[in-house]
Amino acid sequence: MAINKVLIANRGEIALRIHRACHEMGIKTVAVHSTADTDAMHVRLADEAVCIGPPPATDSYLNIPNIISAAEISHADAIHPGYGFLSENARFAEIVESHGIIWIGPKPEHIRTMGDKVEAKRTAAKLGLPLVPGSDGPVEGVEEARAVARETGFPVLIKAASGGGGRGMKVVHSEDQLEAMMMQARSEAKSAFGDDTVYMEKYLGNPRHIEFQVFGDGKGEAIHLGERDCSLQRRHQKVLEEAPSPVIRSDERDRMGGIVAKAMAEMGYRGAGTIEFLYENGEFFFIEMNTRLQVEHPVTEMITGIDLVREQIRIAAGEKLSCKQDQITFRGHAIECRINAEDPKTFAPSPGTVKAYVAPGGMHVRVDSGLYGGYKVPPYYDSMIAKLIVYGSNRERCIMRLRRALEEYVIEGMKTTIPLHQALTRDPEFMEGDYTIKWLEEWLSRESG
Ligand code: MV4
Repeated sequence: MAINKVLIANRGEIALRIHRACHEMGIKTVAVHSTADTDAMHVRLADEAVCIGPPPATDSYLNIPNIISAAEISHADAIHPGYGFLSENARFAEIVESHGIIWIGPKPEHIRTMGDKVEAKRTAAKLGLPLVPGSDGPVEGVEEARAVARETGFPVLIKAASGGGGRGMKVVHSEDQLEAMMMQARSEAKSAFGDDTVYMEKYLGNPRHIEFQVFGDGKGEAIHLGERDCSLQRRHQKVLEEAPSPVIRSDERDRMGGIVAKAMAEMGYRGAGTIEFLYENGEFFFIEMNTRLQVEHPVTEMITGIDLVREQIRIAAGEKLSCKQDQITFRGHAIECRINAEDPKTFAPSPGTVKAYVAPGGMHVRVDSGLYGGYKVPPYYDSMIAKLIVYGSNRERCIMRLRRALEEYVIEGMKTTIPLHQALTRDPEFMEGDYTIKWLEEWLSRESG
């Protein structure tokens, strides 16, 4: 099952990231792109490029027949979906495999299971992961909702089974709101996801978002690569991520990592995955699993020295995991800043042409970005234009280096969130690592007020 040519079914920095891993492995690449991305860096660097449609993603990056056609005409052996777009589309994974093309991703059945948040929790519970207290499966009627709420106590959270990433959640503080909120959650879920299935959880007031990186070989071997702390979010968009978490001790990491790796081994999981937990008062509670490579994967790469995209490709080619759990060590600290083409105060999108570009460099500084001088950032897609990832031997040194790198970074021609990161990385509470999922939005309203 040798892989000689990979079609990259994505755009932006992740397409470039995948291209780089492929070329380092002697694998040729095929870029597929919309008419808005003809001048993208990864399209220029790829061995071949195929235009798959007009700018709207539904007509290009989500257009399954066009992507499969591009794979066939270019004789690609494999497809890497990156993140977003078709990366967690089980049907697409099946179509890829039914065309005799290698899917660089998890087994379609596992993508499907984890895409249904109720099924995901059921599976996680069976595998011994700790869950947030709540309904055992979907909640049908109001009577059932009342019964669950009496068990867990208020406040409770109503979540959409097809949701995830925070969309369609409702916090309910008392029994008299329960019926109205159930109806509202259901109708919002129906219109957003075409599925009105909802479930309930005890609402955790002030947790951290801690996620574990896992890898399986699909044949019963699995490892974990430690956790990332992704608590710094704004409107469910991550802003800055770090590894290790400032609050997880190594014995907690080893214990929880052992549990997640064992769970993935048991299910025969294949490829990269992320197990998301809420962490409060020293306890982990499973909420969701992502069956893709994540935006923030580089912080894990920095502290483990393992190339996660290379690992994905090896596993897809039927090879073994490149190392055993006892060969994995966690060294130092890494932080990633997501740099968006946005106003740093209002977060209004600010696409434009790059008038000047100077990326930071030096020891332990990594920039994942397709930007270059003269490049025109198209307005049709996500506003993330770069990731700055910095390593230090400990968190304090990492932050000092990050500040230095942010000072060096020049992007002219559009507003970016670099000034936000400059202020954030000088905040005393951030420096203490003293934050939860609520902290950033409160900090932002303090900063602007
Ligand atoms: C929760 C929660 C509190 N209690 N579940 C939001 C995204 C989705 N992945 C799960 N989310 C949450 N689930 C219970 N039982 C609070 C959130 C949440 C959140 C989680 C992680 C990072 C940022 C967040 C911001 C708001 C709410």
